[in-house]
Amino acid sequence: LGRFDWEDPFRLNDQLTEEERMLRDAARSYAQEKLQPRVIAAYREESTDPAIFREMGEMGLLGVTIPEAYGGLGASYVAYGLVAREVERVDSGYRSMMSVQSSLVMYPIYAYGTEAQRQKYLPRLASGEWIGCFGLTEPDAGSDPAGMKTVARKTAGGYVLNGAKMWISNAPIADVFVVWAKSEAHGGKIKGFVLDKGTKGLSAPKIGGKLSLRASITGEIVLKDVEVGEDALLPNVEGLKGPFGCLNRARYGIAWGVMGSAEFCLHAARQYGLDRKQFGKPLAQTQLFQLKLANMMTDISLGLQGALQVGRLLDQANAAPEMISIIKRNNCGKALEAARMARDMHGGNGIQEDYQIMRHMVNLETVNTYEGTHDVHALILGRAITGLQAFF
Ligand code: TGC
Ligand code: FAD
Repeated sequence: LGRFDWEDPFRLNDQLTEEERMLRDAARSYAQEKLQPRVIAAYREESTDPAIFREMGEMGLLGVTIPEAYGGLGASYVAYGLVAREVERVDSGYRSMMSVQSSLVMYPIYAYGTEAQRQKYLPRLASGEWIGCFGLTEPDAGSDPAGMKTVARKTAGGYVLNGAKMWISNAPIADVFVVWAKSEAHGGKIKGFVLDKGTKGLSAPKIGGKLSLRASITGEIVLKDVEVGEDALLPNVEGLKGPFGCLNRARYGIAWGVMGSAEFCLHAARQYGLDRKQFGKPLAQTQLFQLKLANMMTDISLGLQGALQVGRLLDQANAAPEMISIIKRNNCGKALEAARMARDMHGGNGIQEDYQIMRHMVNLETVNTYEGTHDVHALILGRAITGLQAFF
């Protein structure tokens, strides 16, 4: 019979390559030594430190799967997932900053861009010198991005863009904007454009007052007669499969990331239960407390195992989007449940910032909503099961 380790029930560690373990450990050291000490104040003050991008770049945490020739690490999707898990163990907002840059900005430039676009943008995004953002959602088009109103009109030398994007991570501090618009020259099909900060008519006001994901800045993107050259167009994809190709990767990373957040909550709740006595014994010695810990550990171990399998399939270019919907939906929902449970198990202390549980809990409300809500992923899966689409 084998040994059992509650911190690694299915021995995930043994299923990783040496390279993946090394990158995980490097990401863990960076996250614990550099991100953890600043997150409580950053969250309270709703402030995002742009230096984090350069630090992550130095550590090789931006564009983990992008080839080395463009400044990436050329590592596996499993390695990327492990990085997301370590960063989100500290805060979902920091993971958001990393995953937008990697999956939603570097990936489309790499996969859909010209060689000139790759050379211009990828090395500086990989180093964190430039910060990127991804504009798909609009005020009237969230779950239904096909309903977007942003348009690109053809001119002699390029395009003019008009429209507005909403809820865009990193936008107010971004140097590079990947924006999706309906292009009149392409029969109204959705095309991607890469815009540079400072282009006339492009602005990105901050959305303040968020009660979730406060360490990650969010903004609008306003496009008023923004003129760009032909070189701003991402030529190699059209239609919704452009942004969805990026979202597949980001959603996959989220499925790992939220397990890091849930693990933080499990570890904290266990320690709190061992330390705190009520009715003459540790809380951890009560049946209800142990039931909650057992549920959390079970959900995390199954969630990680699912993410690992999808990661291995992604590395073989053999993962289906529905697999990603399963793990994004399940892992976000379970992480949110675990965080709510851990908040309860901490009693009054559970609402205090120093215990960090409530921050994870309210962050996960966003993570459960963005990149396809919990229910939208259920509908994607329902369509796969029945062959009937129920969106409209
Ligand atoms: P549908 O008819 O299903 O598909 C339209 C076209 O897209 C293709 N496609 C995909 N391609 C690749 N991967 C996928 N996952 C794909 N899903 C669909 C599909 O094959 C088709 O191609 P073609 O060539 O036949 O035209 O489109 P629909 O309009 O019915 O879609 C419905 C639905 C609900 C599935 C979809 O719109 C959806 O997923 N909505 C959720 C929107 C969403 O996830 N938004 C995310 C915004 S970005 C964000 O939140 C970043 S937060 C990041 C952070 O801070 O960390
Ligand atoms: P809606 O689509 O209006 O949904 C509201 C509710 O209705 C949800 O419960 C949903 O599940 C439900 N619903 C919708 N359609 C159906 C249906 N057919 N049947 C049943 N129920 C339905 N977007 C970007 O493009 N880039 C970013 O970087 C980005 N970052 C974000 C950062 C933050 C902090 C947040 C909060 C959001 C971010 N988003 C980003 C936007 C995010 O992807 C959207 O909020 C999300 O897709 C949901 O869209 P919505 O907010 O318009 O909600």
